[in-house]
Amino acid sequence: MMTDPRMMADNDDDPQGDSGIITQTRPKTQRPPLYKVMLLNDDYTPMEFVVHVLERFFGMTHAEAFEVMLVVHKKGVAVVGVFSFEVAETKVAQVMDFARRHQHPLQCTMEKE
Ligand code: TYC
Repeated sequence: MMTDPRMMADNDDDPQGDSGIITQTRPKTQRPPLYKVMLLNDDYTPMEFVVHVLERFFGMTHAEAFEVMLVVHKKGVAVVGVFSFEVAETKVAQVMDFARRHQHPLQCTMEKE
């Protein structure tokens, strides 16, 4: 005998399906939001500096970093990684601080995915 209303979708105790009970619910687990970290183009930061930033803070190989740097240079902006809020915030701060210390105007921002 069926008594648990949560099982209605799986049996014939409610053949009309009109008992008014919601049988499908959202899973309770939620993934944390993700944040895109982006690099912006400018006219002054040397290409090799940007390549170095991508290698140092985003774990890219020299070839990957060069490719991504060229995308930013040509298109104006590129996503360089997707992270949790805390990690994204740390990456942005590290890049901005590193650029400032080297007196380059390189800009790094983050945006909710
Ligand atoms: N446009 C810069 C130059 O010609 C290179 C550059 C690339 C700067 C990417 C910033 O995020 C950047 N020297």
